[in-house]
Amino acid sequence: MSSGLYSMNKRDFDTTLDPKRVRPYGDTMNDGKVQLSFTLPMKADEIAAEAAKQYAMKMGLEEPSVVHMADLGVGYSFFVVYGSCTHTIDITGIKVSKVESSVMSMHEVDDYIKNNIGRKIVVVGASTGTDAHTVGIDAIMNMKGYAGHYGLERYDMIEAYNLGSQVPNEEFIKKAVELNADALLVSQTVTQKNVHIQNLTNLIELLEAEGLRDRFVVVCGGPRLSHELAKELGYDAGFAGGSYAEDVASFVAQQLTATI
Ligand code: B12
Repeated sequence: MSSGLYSMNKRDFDTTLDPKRVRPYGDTMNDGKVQLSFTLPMKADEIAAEAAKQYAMKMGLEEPSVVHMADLGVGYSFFVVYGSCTHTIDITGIKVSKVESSVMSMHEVDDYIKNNIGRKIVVVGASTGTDAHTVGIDAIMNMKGYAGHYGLERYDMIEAYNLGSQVPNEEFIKKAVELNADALLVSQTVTQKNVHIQNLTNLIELLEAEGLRDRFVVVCGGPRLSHELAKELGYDAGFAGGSYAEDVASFVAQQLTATI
């Protein structure tokens, strides 16, 4: 049996938490403690450490301390700085756009597809454009899955094709048509200079130009993507870091059912 203290909601006894002025929590409520890391284009010495400290103060950290400094090679230094952030956030009015589908387990998805679509669905995925990161799309598609969540290849009612990385958009579309895909899954990890936006936009433009946009459910995912951004770019849904195969499988199955 849990003790009285642990069964109590923290908010019941912490009267200092103000949802309109939330600050990070480190040791005591509202202490604002944060830890951040960054690189400076300076050699790692006392001057660089002081620069890191002063820079942290400019970012709103009180009493920052450099808890780690490392030489990153000629002319670069890496820092971990700890301090109390003075800024607050009002969480009462925050709204987020999220994928509107109910997440089912792998077996539930298989049953759902059997009962509502009545055939296997074909899903084609890739890390597209110049993006060489494969771990994200593998996590979603590979049989063995990720963090205890089986990938789409494991689903009885999904025929999953993982085309790998650095797949040009034109080739991706060609393959999707060839395989008579129901859904396209795009993974984008690198966001430098907004390359993901250009590449994701290009895919939608190509699909539209070929009159194929409505033929597929088109979904993207990656650590810096959001559902909101995905919708803006013309995708049916976007999945951020921490998503699993069942999130996207549930969405695709429900989306396909809605359009039958
Ligand atoms: C491993 C790695 C590499 C490996 C990749 C090997 C491989 N086979 O994948 C190598 C060494 C090749 C590499 C190269 C580069 N990398 Co790199 N890399 C990483 C690293 C360390 C891990 C990425 C990873 O595997 N994450 C684990 C997976 C499971 O997480 P995930 O991708 O987020 O996937 C999850 C979700 O996002 C989502 N998801 C992902 N895709 C999809 C798709 C769909 C459809 C859905 C539904 C969900 C979904 O589901 C997954 C599971 O939850 C990260 C740093 C980090 N710690 O994150 C840097 C990082 C991504 N790399 C980075 C960079 C800059 C590069 C290079 C440009 C470096 C360089 N200057 O050469 C090159 C780019 C090469 C290229 N052309 O793409 C930066 C990206 C910064 C940015 N904002 O763009 C990072 C963040 C490192 C950093 N801090 O600077 N990299």
